[in-house]
Amino acid sequence: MYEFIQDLPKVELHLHIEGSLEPELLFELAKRNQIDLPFESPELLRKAYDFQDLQSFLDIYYQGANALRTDQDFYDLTWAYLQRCKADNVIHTEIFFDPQTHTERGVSFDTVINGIYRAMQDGEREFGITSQIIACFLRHLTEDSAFETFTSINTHKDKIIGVGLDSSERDHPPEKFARVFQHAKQAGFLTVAHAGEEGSAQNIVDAIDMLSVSRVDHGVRCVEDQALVKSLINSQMPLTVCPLSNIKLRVFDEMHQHNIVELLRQGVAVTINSDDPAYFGGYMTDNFVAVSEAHPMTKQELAQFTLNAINASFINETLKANYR
Ligand code: ES4
Ligand code: ZN
Repeated sequence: MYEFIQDLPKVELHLHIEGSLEPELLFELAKRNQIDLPFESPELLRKAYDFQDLQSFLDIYYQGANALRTDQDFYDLTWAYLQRCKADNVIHTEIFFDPQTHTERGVSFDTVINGIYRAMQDGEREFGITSQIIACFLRHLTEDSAFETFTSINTHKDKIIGVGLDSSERDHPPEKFARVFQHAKQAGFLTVAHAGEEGSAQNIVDAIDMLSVSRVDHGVRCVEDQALVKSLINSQMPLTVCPLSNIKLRVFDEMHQHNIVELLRQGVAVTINSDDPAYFGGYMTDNFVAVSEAHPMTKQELAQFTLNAINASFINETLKANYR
C-alpha cells in the first residue's frame, strides 16, 4: 500500500509555509541572520517538539518564524517545501502564510510574499507543481489589525487567491472577523477558516454562516453536532483534515481513534493535509500512510481523498477537469 500511496497524485490544501521550516534550515537561517538559538543543534530542537495542545505548539512555531527575515529566506523556505511536494507526488498545493507573524516584527509584507511567490513560480516551471497563496489572519490579534493586513493583501491581489483564519481558536470565534471577511469577499477573494480543531462544532457552523467559507480547515469536531454532519454531506463542504497534526496536538489520542475515515465513508468531503509538517512529523505521504495503517482502506477510498481535494481546490475549472 505504501507504493500505491507514494505514487498517488496528491493535492495539498492546508499547509502553513512557516510550519514547513525544518530545524536544519532554521539553524542555517539563524546563522545567516545572526540570531542566537536556545538549542545546540537541529536534533536537540526537534526533540523539543512535544506539544500538549495547540497553544503550546503555536508558542514554538512563532519563535521558529522569527528566523525568517529576507526575501531569500522566504524563497528558501518555500523551495524546500516544494521539493518535498515533488518527492511526494503533490501536483498542486495551496499555501497559507501568516502576514502578521512577520509584519509585527518588522519584516515587510512585500518581502514575505515576494520570496514565497518567486519560489512558487520556479516550482511550476521546474517541477510542474501548480500552487496558490492564501493569506491568513491571526485570530488572537484584533479586528483592526486584520483590516490593516487586508490593505496589504489587496495590493497583492494578483498573487493571493484567498484569505484564511488561523491561530488560537479558543476565545477567538469566527464572528470577530465577519466584517473583514465580508470586505475580502467583496474584493473578490475566496475565504477559508480554521474551525472545529480545538474549538466547538458551533465554530464550524459560524465559519460557514458568518465567513462564507469555501472550505473548513480541520473541522473534525463536526461529529459533536449530527445535524451539522448531515449538512456538510448535503452541501459537500470540504474539510481540510490534518491527521498527524491532530495526534501531535492531542485532538485525538491515537490515530485509530481519528474520525477521518468514518467521515469519508459517510460521504463528507474530507481531504488529507500536512498542516505544519516540520513540527508534526510528516508531509503528505506520511499523513496518508499514518491514516491507512490505522484504518485499512481500499485503493478507491485512498484515491477519493485526492478526488475530494481536486474538487475542493481553487484551481480553475478547466485545469480541474484535466487533473480528474
Ligand atoms: C496552526 Cl494546527 C494550527 N491551528 C491553528 N493555527 C495554526 N497556525 C499554524 N498551524
Ligand atoms: Zn492549520
